[in-house]
Amino acid sequence: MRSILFSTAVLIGSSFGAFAETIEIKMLNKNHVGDRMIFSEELIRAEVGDVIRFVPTDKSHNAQSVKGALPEDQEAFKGKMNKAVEYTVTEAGLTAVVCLPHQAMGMVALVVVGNGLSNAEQVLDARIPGKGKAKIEALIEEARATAPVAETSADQNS
Ligand SMILES: [Cu+2]
Repeated sequence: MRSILFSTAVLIGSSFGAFAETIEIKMLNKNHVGDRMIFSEELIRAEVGDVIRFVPTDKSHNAQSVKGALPEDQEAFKGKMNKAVEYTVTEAGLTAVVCLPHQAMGMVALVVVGNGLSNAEQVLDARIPGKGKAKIEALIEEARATAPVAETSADQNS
């Protein structure tokens, strides 16, 4: 009981102290609307300093970055099958994430950091097979279309 209270206090303390967060993405055989072999979120908005963690909720998945489909200087990552993997976001831009066995079926996700779309062309040129490529294209379009309005004085006044 004491440890639960303690960890709650730490969580509350850290949420006030630092803005970085851990974003947890599930690797699923089926999501709540019945899509198969899928990440629980496909368009993942994050900020520099956040940790993105992929968890093996269902078996037979992994998560990894794709050569050329991440911001320059962002470290690549490759999770093992059936294992959680996490990485710390250090650069603004787009990162494509795929599940190696299911990428051709469309098990991919796009991490959008700081709303940076400057490396979209490189991500589109990266080798991602089948439906994975089509979904990455759609996610980039979605990221463009749903880009949050830049923080302006208008935001702060509201
Ligand atoms: Cu998979």
